[in-house]
Amino acid sequence: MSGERTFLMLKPDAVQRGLIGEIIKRFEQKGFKLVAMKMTKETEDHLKQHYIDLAGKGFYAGLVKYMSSHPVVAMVWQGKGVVKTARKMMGETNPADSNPGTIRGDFCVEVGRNIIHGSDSVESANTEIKLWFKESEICDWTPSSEPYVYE
Ligand code: D4T
Repeated sequence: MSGERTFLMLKPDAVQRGLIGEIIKRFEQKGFKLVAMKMTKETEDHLKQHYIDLAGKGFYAGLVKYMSSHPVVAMVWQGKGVVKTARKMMGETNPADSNPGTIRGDFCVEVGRNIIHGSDSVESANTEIKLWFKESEICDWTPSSEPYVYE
């Protein structure tokens, strides 16, 4: 099976609204493999680093403050094409543009409360996974369902 991995984060709004299980369920049911997960409240510096590419945007400071003021659920998921497929499952950055059936299309309304983050490329996934997890926190395991997900 593929070793491709992505970094997904359930944002404070997902945690506060009791959507953790509902969102994780979708990735499990799809057939992707959870290899790391933790609930954590990180520092402003950590979130500044995570969102470094957005440093020039007007919403950057508020975003960093919000994301570092509450717990989030950080995860690593693995599977064939997981980076691109997870982004499809999430929907568009603006929930108003997200189709019903996607996570943002089903569960949220505003861009600043769009409940989930997912890496946008394999390269950024690798960078984000390194930022959020130590190698020892990532679990290499083989689900017994694997031959029924991959031929
Ligand atoms: P993330 O990174 O959270 O998965 O979002 P996207 O990859 O879909 O979109 P992004 O990097 O452009 O935005 C990051 C993050 O900032 C919030 N945001 C975004 C905001 O508060 N106001 C805005 O106008 C935009 C564009 C939401 C997601």
